[in-house]
Amino acid sequence: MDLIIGKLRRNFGRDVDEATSQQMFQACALVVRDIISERQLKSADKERDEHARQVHYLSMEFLMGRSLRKNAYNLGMVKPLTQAIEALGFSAADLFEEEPDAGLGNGGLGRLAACYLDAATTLDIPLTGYTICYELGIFKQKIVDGQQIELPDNWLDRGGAWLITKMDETEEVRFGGTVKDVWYPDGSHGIDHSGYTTVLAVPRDMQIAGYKTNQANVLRLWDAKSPTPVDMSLYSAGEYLKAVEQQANAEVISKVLYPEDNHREGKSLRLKQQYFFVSATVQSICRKHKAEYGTLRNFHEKHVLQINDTHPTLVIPELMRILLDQEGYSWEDAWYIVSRSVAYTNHTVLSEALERWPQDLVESLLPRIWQIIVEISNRYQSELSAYWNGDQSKLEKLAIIWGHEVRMANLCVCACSAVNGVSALHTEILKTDVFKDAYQRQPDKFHNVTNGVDHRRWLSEVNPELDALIIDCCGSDKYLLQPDALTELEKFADDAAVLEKLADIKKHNKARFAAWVQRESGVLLNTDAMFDVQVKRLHEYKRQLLNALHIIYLWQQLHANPNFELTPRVYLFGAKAAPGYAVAKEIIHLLNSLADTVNKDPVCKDKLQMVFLENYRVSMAETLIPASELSEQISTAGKEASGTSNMKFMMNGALTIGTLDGANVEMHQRVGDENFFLFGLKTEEVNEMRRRGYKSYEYYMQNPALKAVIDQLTVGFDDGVSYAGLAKRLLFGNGCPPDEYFLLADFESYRSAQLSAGRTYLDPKTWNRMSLINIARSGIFAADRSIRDYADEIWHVPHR
Ligand code: B1N
Repeated sequence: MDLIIGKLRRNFGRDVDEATSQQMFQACALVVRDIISERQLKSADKERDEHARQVHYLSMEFLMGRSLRKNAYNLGMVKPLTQAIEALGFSAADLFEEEPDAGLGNGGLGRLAACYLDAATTLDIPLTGYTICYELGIFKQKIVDGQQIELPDNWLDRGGAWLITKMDETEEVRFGGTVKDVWYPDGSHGIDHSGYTTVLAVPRDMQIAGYKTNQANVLRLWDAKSPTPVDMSLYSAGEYLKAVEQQANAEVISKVLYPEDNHREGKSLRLKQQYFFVSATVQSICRKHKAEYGTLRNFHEKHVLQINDTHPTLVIPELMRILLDQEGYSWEDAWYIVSRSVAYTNHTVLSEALERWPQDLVESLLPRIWQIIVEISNRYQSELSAYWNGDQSKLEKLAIIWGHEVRMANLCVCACSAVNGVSALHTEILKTDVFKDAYQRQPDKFHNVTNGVDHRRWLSEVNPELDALIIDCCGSDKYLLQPDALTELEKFADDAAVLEKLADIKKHNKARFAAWVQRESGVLLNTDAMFDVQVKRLHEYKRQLLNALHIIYLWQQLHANPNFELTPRVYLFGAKAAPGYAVAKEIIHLLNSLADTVNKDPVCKDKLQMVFLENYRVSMAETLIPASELSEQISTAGKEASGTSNMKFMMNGALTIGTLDGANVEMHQRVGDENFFLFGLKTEEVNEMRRRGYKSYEYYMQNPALKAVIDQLTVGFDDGVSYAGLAKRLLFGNGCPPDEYFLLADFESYRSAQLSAGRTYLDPKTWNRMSLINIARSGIFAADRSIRDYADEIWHVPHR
């Protein structure tokens, strides 16, 4: 408490009675930050003394969310912190709500990186995260007249309390210019790079605490700064704009997170962002390594660089550059080191997300890096040509440079010692399809590491009552460090008292979430109805539209027949659309039009409610997921690499209605048909239908109920807006195959799974038993398990 008071006085010149809750939040954050900092210094000293092998996790995104309660949790000080806050006259719950989400990510990929920081630290693995210190995180979503509006997310003014700026560890990153070969009198060769622009990379470190360990790690966020202050000569000449231009050009690099999920962004600023953070990271690692060992010859023994999707691929040529140009190593020696230091995780098979950069852009922005990529590419081609006896079709598919483009995934597969997918099914697709030929040549390179989530955050912290029940049933809190211990819960699958307790907890969480929604938006949720939830980025492959079609069907049936069998439901949606993704935005509009219509309709009263939750984000998920009963994981089979919210719902006792896609396959395998509402085509069946020429129109013509639903899109709803465009897309396509994601083909199967979920819900004993079994078998989806897999199979580092 004295520490908090001290921070208030010294940082804000305020006594407690004058402090705003924002200042109070920041004071608490600073106190907690100090504690982690002390530990982090000790961890770093220890690692230096022991010359420990280090993991470096490079990712364009870390979707951290809030940190105050989480850090307090890991430090075992939620209780004392809460008491101190309350004793100072503030509400702890309100104060935690003061913290802005650090929204430095789009969705699953960024949130996964955040969960892995926690797990690696908890498992005593020296791991550092690297990303960009975006001034603006993922945009804030407003819904105005049913449509998405984007607002800037300025998180740093308060969220910046977690960051420690390390000016003395600033790195210089060079863009543009020209490179020339130079030969020295002794016959050696060097590179002269001139005419480049320098951008400074200033580290802003976030300290990461582990759970029940003294280990602390760092997430390093690179901030872009101009090396030249405002040019005063231009300024005096009245050229105000020119004077600030150079500075602005440098600093724009870390201005904003690109809000595209599962989609490549071909803008030159995005490439600048990638090289900026990658170059700063590699330089910083090399600098420390040399200080410790005096040479980079043993670099690969001491470091592994994990590339989170292809976005940080430029680490490969950047590390080559340093070894070749600065250390003077031969190509072979440099390649030996680099190829043993890098590992790549693929997160998507969607072709529109696979990164390809135009040669011209790479060449002009990064002339030396381009030369190195060309050399890597040429050598790879010769190797492949020898292996495949010059088979052109193989060479084309595996090429790093092709059609004046650099293919980042192929560069990763070529250079990395390990390549992994993020679920069993996804890895299988990588092996048999996306990287088929590379797999055939080097099968041992390929691994699967099924994703996992931080179960301490996503179960214990956000669902304290469930945490208490588990501890009570299992006799200890063992599951917190050994998530597999959750299986002990299964002994209570037929214990009526435990099942009732489970139901009570869900009821409380529903009430808590409903109260939050009412406070935030004034909407009143029917807490007696089943909470059926689909929250994730809006993308056609995730099929929010399939869910909407089914709701339209229910609504039409209620009109046709007031006695239509329907278990009361609240359908909850949350989704951000990429600002340039028109179809996704149209689907959001549809969801809102439909919700308005349904909610006003007297025939739906107490039976059918539908709410679009504005600005879905990590902190919302934290209260929503514990309150959820049915988890919608309904992507077209073969498209969702893994999914991670599916795991969070499962841990919180929601049942899944889902396809055999991504990690759903493994969830279904664990709990069996009887504890999962499975539906839909399998990956192979989808591929087969596509090969044969899928005709969605036939489903429309042969199923009158489905036809009525699609026709309703064209007619529209109460607001008079027609969604004929979406209907046409489903039936005829529009520059794309009709119904590219097989909604019509899966509609009947989805409908019957929905019916089955509704009927099961009416039998609470069965439902609660299923729920308990899902929780008990969810341990395998803890990030601790994933990180152990990485540590054992890919990183080769010890762990607890
Ligand atoms: O990564 C998650 C998976 O659970 C999801 O299934 C997968 O869709 C997601 C480009 C991505 N894959 N690719 C991206 C994000 C941003 C971007 O600019 C691609 N996100 C995923 C974790 O493995």
